[in-house]
Amino acid sequence: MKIYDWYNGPYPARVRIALAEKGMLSKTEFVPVNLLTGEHKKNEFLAINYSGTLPVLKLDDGTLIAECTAITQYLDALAPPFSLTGTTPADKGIIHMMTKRAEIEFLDAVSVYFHHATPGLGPEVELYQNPEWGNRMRDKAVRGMHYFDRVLQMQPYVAGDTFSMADIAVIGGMIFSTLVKLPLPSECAALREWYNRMQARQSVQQWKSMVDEERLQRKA
Ligand code: GTS
Repeated sequence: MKIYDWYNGPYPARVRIALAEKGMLSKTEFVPVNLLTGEHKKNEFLAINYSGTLPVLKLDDGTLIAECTAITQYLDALAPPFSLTGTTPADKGIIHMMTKRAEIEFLDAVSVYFHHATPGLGPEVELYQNPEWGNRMRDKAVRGMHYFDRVLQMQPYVAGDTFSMADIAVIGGMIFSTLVKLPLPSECAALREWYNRMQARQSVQQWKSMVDEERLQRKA
């Protein structure tokens, strides 16, 4: 199985962390698609993913699965126990809801801020920018941080008592916020404590080592 991605991307991080959680990192081939040169918007890649986004999973039979949530659901279904997407109908529903909420209220909002109100991927790639919209999305992302802080004041993980795909989506939001220097508000103590715990998790450590290693290789 192959993953088309870019080594330090926050969305690719979600799938790499999911792979690490499932013990599948070493069984996966990573195919780099250079975001900085806009390779993901060229026809060759658009034939792989109509949306022109990373990551994309390619199975050995050629089947293509895009979207972090869909890829994570596939990976989790491959190997029980279903540790990332829930086992009971209620757990599955809540995890899906909180993952979607992490995207809408936080991660996707940071992404729109990055692409519209900062230089983003540079003038060759960012062909249309709307800074006002980008700044609105930055404010939405900050409200999202406050929301997840309140959630984490009440429970140890984003979707309840156990780690799940929803935590990985919020981790993606934190990674992207760090990249774009959008600080976590000082009053969000529960979100900060949770993120410290997440960063100590083996899968997140594995992701970080991969990124550091790849960054060094690219500099060499
Ligand atoms: N909904 C998609 C998913 O969940 O997979 C979003 C994927 C996404 O936006 N990926 C980013 C991308 O392709 C990768 S990264 O920003 O995290 O590195 N961005 C490029 C672009 O031009 O939007």
